[in-house]
Amino acid sequence: MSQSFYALIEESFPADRDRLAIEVADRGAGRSQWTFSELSADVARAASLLADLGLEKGDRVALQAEKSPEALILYLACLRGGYVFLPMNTAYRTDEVDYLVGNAEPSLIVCDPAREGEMRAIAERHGTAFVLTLDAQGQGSFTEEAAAVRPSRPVAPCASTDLAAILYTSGTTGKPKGAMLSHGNLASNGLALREAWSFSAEDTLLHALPIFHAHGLFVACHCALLSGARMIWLGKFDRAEVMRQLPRATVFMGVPTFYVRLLDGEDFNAPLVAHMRLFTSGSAPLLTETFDEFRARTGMAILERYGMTETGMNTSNPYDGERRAGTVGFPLPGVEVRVMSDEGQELARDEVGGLQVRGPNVFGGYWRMPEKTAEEFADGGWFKTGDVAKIDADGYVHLVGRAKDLIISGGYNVYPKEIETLIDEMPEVDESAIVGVAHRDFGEAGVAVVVLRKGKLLDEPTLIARLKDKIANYKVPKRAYFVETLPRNTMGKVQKNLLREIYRDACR
Ligand code: MLC
Ligand code: AMP
Repeated sequence: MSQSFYALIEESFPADRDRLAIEVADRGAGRSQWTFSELSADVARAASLLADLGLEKGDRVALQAEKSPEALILYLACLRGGYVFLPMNTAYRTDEVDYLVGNAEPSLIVCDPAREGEMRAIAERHGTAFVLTLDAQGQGSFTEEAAAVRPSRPVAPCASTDLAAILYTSGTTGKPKGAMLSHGNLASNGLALREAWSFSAEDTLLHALPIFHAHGLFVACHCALLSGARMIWLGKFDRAEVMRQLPRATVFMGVPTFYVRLLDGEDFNAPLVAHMRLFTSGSAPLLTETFDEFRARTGMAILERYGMTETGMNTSNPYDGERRAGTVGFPLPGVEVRVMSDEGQELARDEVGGLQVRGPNVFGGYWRMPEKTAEEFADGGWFKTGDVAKIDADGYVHLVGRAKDLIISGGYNVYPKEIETLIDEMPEVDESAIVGVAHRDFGEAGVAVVVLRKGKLLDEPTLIARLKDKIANYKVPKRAYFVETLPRNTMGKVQKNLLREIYRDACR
């Protein structure tokens, strides 16, 4: 029997398919509403377009475009046709896209019309046969060509292990790695969340997250699609627009920065959200002070959950039951977690160690990187998350740190190694270190500490401008400091803890 995740999604649509599936709240022009039956028809057409282009099962389809329902339709068309979806952050610059395309070798790239020339050059370099366009209003050659197709193909049969998506996550040591997610991974996690968070067709999800990462694409969309709920879409998080739309919603999902920004104004208050059923937070630690202030202001407790690109969601605070600040709750149904010592022994309650997870949600490995995959798994199929945690006496999981050198800024991951490499390549620079410090808006942000070569000059604006040219803007350090030497331990390793301490107030 086929285990296509798309078939499961369509089976979950409401009996009355004339109900609204998606409404775009902030679209200047173009179409702004889709019923479930229209969504289904558009997905079928888009899947037929991909098949007509000659794409075969397992072929990759890359997307770098602004958020739009048409972009979601492309994702769903990939699921429907058995193609593998590869979303790219819209902030990625040429070099970043070039690497991903070179690694994943997609057959088709769908991109913003403004970047078509650049994409065609990248496509040519890596043997990608087709480039189509899609803009923020949903216009472009992808939409035009799909509209002209007569959908004729059934949902492609898929095994649960068949690949559905590749999401790239950067490595602590090197280049981004493509996490291979199967139809079974996505289905199991979507169903677990629908259950855990009591989603139903009566819900309206206010969707303000980007859709090129697991949170906005999988967590948010799958919960809604698998329960026949309605989604109100915003192209991006905009406080005023979220405030306008909240009265029409029942559920809201965000990274902690969304909540910090919502709370930054007295108009976010109990009457505004009295009708809301659920607020969830994830992708980065929710500060206890944010949780507390939200509760004081609204009488509601934000539900914090924990996940990763490689695993989808692992744990969640309870829907019914006590949501504890500073914890990420309990393992989701079907997911196992354990805390391990450096020596590979499972630790007891309240002991701090490396967090490992196992379950149908855990990815199959990194695309074309069997060695990296092997490094990240322990015997028995346990995935090493790189997060440092403890499980308390009541079973709540607490994330207390990270073994990986990673900064999470406004919910986006920034790998210091990638930025240090770019800074070190500058002719004036001897060496550098990037550390994460507290940031009032983004939770955490990168600061560069740089040692210049003898007799060379470089200033902060120049360094930052050069980085902005090369990498996505959210990765660029917010400040740069120039020093004589970097502090090192006896093993010669840079003492980032010390630097974090020295620059702790740099972004407050
Ligand atoms: C924007 N900027 C950031 C930033 N976002 N800097 C650091 N960290 C960020 N996250 C900077 C830009 O570089 C720019 O700087 C300036 O802020 C304004 O840019 P903007 O694009 O106008 O910002 P804004 O729209 O306000 O975006 C902020 C944000 C956005 C919080 C709305 O970052 C966001 O939507 N984050 C959500 C991330 C997310 O969905 N993560 C899920 C990952 S999945 P300058 O200097 O160029 O002007 C995952 C798994 C899981 O982690 O568990 O969920
Ligand atoms: P990503 O690779 O973008 O999927 O990021 C995954 C990482 O985000 C995890 O390994 C955690 O370090 C972090 N993360 C996700 N959710 C939370 C949370 N609720 N609290 C703290 N960290 C989180």
